[in-house]
Amino acid sequence: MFGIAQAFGQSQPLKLWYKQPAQKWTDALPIGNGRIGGMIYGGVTEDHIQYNEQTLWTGGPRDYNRKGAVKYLEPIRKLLSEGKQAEGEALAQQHFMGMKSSELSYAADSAKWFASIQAKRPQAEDKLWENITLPTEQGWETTPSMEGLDGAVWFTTTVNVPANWKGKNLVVNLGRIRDVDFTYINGKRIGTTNGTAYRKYTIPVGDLHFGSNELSVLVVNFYDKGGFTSNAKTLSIYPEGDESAAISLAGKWKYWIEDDNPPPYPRYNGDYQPFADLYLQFPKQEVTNYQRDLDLTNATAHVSYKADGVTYTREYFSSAPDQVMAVHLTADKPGKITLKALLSSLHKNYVTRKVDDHTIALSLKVKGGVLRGVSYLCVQATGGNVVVSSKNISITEANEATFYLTAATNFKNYHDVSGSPEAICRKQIAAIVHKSYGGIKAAHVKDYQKYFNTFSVDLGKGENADLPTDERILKFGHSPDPSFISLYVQYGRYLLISSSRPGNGPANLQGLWNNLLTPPWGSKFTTNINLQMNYWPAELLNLSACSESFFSIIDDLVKTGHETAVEHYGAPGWVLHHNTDLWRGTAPVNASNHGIWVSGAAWLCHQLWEHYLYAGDKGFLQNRAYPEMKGAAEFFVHFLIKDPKTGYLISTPSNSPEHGGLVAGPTMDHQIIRDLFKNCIEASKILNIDKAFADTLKLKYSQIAPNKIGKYGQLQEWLEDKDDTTDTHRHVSHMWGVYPGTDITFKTPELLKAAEHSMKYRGDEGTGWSIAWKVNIWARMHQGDHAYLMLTKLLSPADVSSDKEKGGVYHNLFDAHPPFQIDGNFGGAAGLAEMLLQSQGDAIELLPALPTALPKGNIKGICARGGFVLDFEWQNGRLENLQVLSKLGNPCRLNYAGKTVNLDTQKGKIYRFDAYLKQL
Ligand code: FUC
Repeated sequence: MFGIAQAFGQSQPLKLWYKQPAQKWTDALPIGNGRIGGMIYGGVTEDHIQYNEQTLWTGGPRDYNRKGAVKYLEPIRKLLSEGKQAEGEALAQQHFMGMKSSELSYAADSAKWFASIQAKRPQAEDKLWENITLPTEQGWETTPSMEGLDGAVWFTTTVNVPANWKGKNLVVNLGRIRDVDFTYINGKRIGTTNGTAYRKYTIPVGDLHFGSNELSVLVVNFYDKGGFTSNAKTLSIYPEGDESAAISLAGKWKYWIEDDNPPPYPRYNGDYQPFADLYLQFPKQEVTNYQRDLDLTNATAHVSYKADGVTYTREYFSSAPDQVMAVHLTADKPGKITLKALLSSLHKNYVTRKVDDHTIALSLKVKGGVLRGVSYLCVQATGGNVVVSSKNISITEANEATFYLTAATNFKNYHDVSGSPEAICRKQIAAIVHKSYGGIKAAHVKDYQKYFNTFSVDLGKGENADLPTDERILKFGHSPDPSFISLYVQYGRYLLISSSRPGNGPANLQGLWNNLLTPPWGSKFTTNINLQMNYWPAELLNLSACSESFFSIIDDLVKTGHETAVEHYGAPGWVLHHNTDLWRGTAPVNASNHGIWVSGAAWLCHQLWEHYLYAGDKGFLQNRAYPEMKGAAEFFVHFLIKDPKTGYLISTPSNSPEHGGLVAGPTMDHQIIRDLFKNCIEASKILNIDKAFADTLKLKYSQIAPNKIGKYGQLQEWLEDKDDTTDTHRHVSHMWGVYPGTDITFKTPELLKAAEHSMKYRGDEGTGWSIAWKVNIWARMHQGDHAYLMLTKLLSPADVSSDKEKGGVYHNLFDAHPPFQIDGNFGGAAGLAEMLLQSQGDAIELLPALPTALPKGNIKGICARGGFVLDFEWQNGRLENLQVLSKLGNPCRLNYAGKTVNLDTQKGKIYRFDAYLKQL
């Protein structure tokens, strides 16, 4: 029967589960309340919960704009229009990029520090030396005790010179070293290099002993990856002219950290930081029946096992209503809970202390920034003993115990860091100490389910459905497992609810979860696809409220982006380039060949408009969305200029994201700007305001360079017909007009065909988010099987061998770029929905891109533009039944298999249809 709750019950429990604890971070299970996130390893003798607080970043409030940059705008444009790209990029790099932190003082500070590094070291046998395996291809940061380290480090090893090398000069190949090395053989310097060059130093025969020699390298690293960063094969020594006789120097070395406090390196943006780690240490026990899971239906994680006839359980969640993370420990016999709980942090500058007889606190300060953090860990135990020291909480023979953890920083907003984290933690702990665990959990579950229970999807159950998640991942490519796809979609929703809550900031590149002091791409907000993709599932998967945190960053960026518009472009309105952070920097960053991309604000505005289309909230449009959209449009009214060659209005200087360098008139910009203008015109009509401005936009709209078909039948990525059909670059920016935009649809069949050609040339491979984007694009082109193929790639195993990773999913179903980047999770979840329902045109299309691999299923709570919520079932690839809830009372047009139905609806009413769209 249709429409009854159990008809939509999942054909498998919505759980990620495993038979073993996490070995690495991407095995650990994420929990989060939109602000405090935890990664649970679930070890038996030592449990580890690595945690984050959303506002702990490096850096601080500052001006990100380069004063006077605007003077260089016209000269850069001119160089580009004369075809002098390299010169344009060079000029822009020098004068047009944003300001870095400590940019003006760094050179002097760094020179002083560098001069102070003593090229002296302790004797190799000294206890200070630690062991390390070299090289560290991904930087010395991968060695746990060196995480986040910048500074001066000595490395030493013994080189045994074979007898038959006697009398020969030797060459020592050290590969690439970050950033400077001073290399010594037996205490005598044989070379020094500053920069990224490969190091090959010749050791004159006279400097070597026969037999054992001491090779020492002082490595000075100013920022980011440090140490020996080439592969193991490179690190070697050989007689001059005879590389084939090389002896490997890879393997065990010793190191000693001489100085870990260089002046903070100038940075364009801040980095999202890990907060701290909670460790729970238990007595050693032999255990059986170990299980670890994450239950998506109630956002709780669990560990359970048996030892000595006792069943132990741990339950974990991060509560939004109470703003604490909870860990609840039980045993099915009394007096069995004995453990030590302690807090530590990767931040060098941290201390712990006793707060009271149930609570310890950790305080930290971020290096290279103004933020401080405080965390309280408080325990409630029944039975047994609790002893609190400044270092840990020790519990002996309790019946059960619950830990509550808070975390906060002094961040108030992007220009105010006057908060008191201590006071916040104290208040939050005080607010829960008199509550019961059951009550706190019930409030958490209720709050979470308010979001989660608005949607369900069932695609049928495959033979692997009952396997642990890690085993299921491995089998997914070989045998059908449709419920794995529904699990993945619901996991995307879980991650969004856990990382994006009204009142907090948006999900960054890793959502809320990060364990590294120098995370990939700063774990910030990249705005040339990634931040936007995070919110693709929000509207259609019935999590509209989660967009609030995304809109809140737009509210800030409108202000900072206005300053950038003025300083860099002499323009009104606001502009955003390809990255921003906690401090809401909007200036161009990194390198001029990709950092000067002007359409970030306009793309964000696309999602404001989309929210209006789904939610129909006129107040939102009038007071928030439209003024922000208008500001973005005002920028482009000023910025677009007439291309001397074609006469069209073009966007210059800009970039087709991260592809092809600094150019005039990338296709993507024009698609996005057209979309912005169109939506502003529409909004002004709805709100009955700004008619003159709308007329300006109409005129400009018609003058913007159109999409063009090139010589290979491809959609041109640039103004010129210069696409390379063998180029498989991950960004498919000119497809913006297909998805998420609507510049290219079935109403423009030639352009759609051209887009399809371009997609085929670009190929089916890519990083996580790139594949997720392709799912959505193929779905928009109504090619369900191709979209499904992309989805299967997104769900392929990321861990292919112990040390290699590829695009796909990690054991905890986090998306692998690689490394972990959460956008793929969100884009993938949206992609499945896009196969089942689309509403970007003038009708709601049912099953527009249903793949043959998903012949049956049902979905409940999927949303369409116009304010409709749909439940439907399909069998044998055909619609079975449908119900439509009209939330706004708008007219509704439905399309299915060539049939169109129009109906007028009333607000709050439900309409039912049969398999032929006949109204019931
Ligand atoms: C964009 C992408 C990269 C990565 C980074 C965070 O710059 O091109 O692949 O996703 O963002």
